[in-house]
Amino acid sequence: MKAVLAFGANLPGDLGDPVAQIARAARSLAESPGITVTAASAMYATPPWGVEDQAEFRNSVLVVEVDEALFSPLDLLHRCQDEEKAAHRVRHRHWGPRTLDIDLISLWSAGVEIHSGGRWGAELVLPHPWAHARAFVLVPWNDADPAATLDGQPVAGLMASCPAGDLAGVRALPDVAWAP
Ligand code: PH2
Ligand code: MG
Ligand code: MG
Repeated sequence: MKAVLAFGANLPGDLGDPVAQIARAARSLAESPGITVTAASAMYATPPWGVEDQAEFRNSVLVVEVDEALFSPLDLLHRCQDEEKAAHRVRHRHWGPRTLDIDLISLWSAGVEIHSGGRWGAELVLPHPWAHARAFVLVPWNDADPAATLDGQPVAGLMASCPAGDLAGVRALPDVAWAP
């Protein structure tokens, strides 16, 4: 199974600053038996989207190959949520500040994109319902995998359709090493 994981953080915590928290979680996932990193974006600085009165984010994307004998889609979600808990993520406010967020954006099994079709309820909706409109996901994803598609549409095209103001705010931080 191929999985696209989007990382975000905009609060420091006891594991470090936002980049350190993302890097630590990415490393921990990459060290899990059954998870292999196949592509990584740069780290990005991104303006807060949706709820704007909060600090700038750091965002990045990993593409991973996941052994389906070890992880179902829900298992992978829970594995990512374990990393959020390790970073002491506290849910105060919808779309609000967080020490670590890991979203499952898109999963592919045997070369076919998985559409959840309600089978996991609201817990896991695939593809991610907001990814197509979020420059902070699309720009790093396109960086990691320029040939990617989301629900049949090229990510590069979705990215180009984002508001110019959103795109202008998303800046690569090429000197920041974070990927495992
Ligand atoms: N996550 C959100 C809401 N807004 N904005 C940016 N720039 N980056 C995020 O990761 C982010 C956000 C909800 O998950
Ligand atoms: Mg999110
Ligand atoms: Mg999330």
